[in-house]
Amino acid sequence: MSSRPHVRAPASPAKAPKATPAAALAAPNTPAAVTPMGWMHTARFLTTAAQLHHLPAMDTPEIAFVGRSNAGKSTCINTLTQKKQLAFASKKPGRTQHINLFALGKQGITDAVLADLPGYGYAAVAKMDKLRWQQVMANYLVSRENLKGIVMMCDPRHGLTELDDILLEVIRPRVEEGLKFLIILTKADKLTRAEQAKALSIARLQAGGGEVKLFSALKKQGVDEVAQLLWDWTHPAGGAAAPAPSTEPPEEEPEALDE
Ligand SMILES: Nc1nc2c(ncn2[C@@H]2O[C@H](COP(=O)(O)OP(=O)(O)OP(=O)(O)O)[C@@H](O)[C@H]2O)c(=O)[nH]1
Ligand SMILES: [Mg+2]
Repeated sequence: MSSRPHVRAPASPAKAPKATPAAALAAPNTPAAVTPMGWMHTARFLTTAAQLHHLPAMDTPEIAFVGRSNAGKSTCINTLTQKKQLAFASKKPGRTQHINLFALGKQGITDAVLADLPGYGYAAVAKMDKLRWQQVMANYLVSRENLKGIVMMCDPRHGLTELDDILLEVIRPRVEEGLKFLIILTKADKLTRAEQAKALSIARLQAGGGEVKLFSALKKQGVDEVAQLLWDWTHPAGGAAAPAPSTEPPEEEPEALDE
C-alpha cells in the first residue's frame, strides 16, 4: 500500500439526494437511488502498484483505463470523479508510472474499482523499461480476474496506433468472452463538429462494432454518458440508477487544460 493520503471521504448518507418514488422503484436493491455521476464522485484512492503481483486480489468489478501516453486517461478519471488530483495528470507524457486503483461506492462500500494504467508509446522511455511495462500491462489485461471492462483512450488526432492494435489483439479473447470494451475519443474540444463525426465513424469501424464515445474533459463532453456506461457494466443486475439530474452543480472548479 502506498503512503499517499486518501482523498476526501464520500458525502455522508444523510446528504445524499432523496430518491424519487420512480427512481426507488427502478432501483429496488439500492438503499437510496444513486446517480451514475453521484456514484463516480465517491471515488477514493485505493492503492498503487509497480508490478502486477503487488495488486491486491479483489472480487469487485474493475475497469481499466488504457491508451497511449498523454491520451488523457488520468484527466478522464479526474473529470468523471470530479476530483482534480485523484489521478496524476500532466502535460509531460509518461506521468503515470504505476497501476493506480481507485475505489467507487456509496457509504464507503466499494462496489467497483477504476484502474489508471501508465500509457504506452512514449518515445523517451528507455527500451528495457518499455518492454518491462508492456509485459506488466499485457499480464494485467490477460490475467486480472476481476477485470470487468476496458476503456481505451485514444486521441482522435492520432487515431488508433499500432500499439493500440496490439493491445486490442491481446484483449480480444477476453472481449469475446464478455469483457466490456469502450473506446473513448479524447480531447474532442480540439476537433470541429465535422471532424468529431468523422473521427467517430472511423473509430467505430476500427472498433469492430465495439462502443465508441467522444469525450472532452475541457468541455465536459461525454461525461454523463461514460459514467452511465461504467455504472451499467458494474451493476448488471438490479442496480438501475436514477437518471442523472441535468444540472448537478460541480464540486470543484473546472481544471485548466493546456494541451
Ligand atoms: N484540451 C484538452 N486537453 C486534455 C483533455 N484531456 C487531457 N488533456 C491534456 O492532455 C495531457 C495529458 O493528460 P493525462 O491525463 O496526463 O494523460 P495520460 O493518458 O494519463 O498520460 P500518461 O499518464 O503519460 O499515460 C494533459 O496536459 C491534459 O491537460 C481534454 O479533454 N481536452
Ligand atoms: Mg496518466
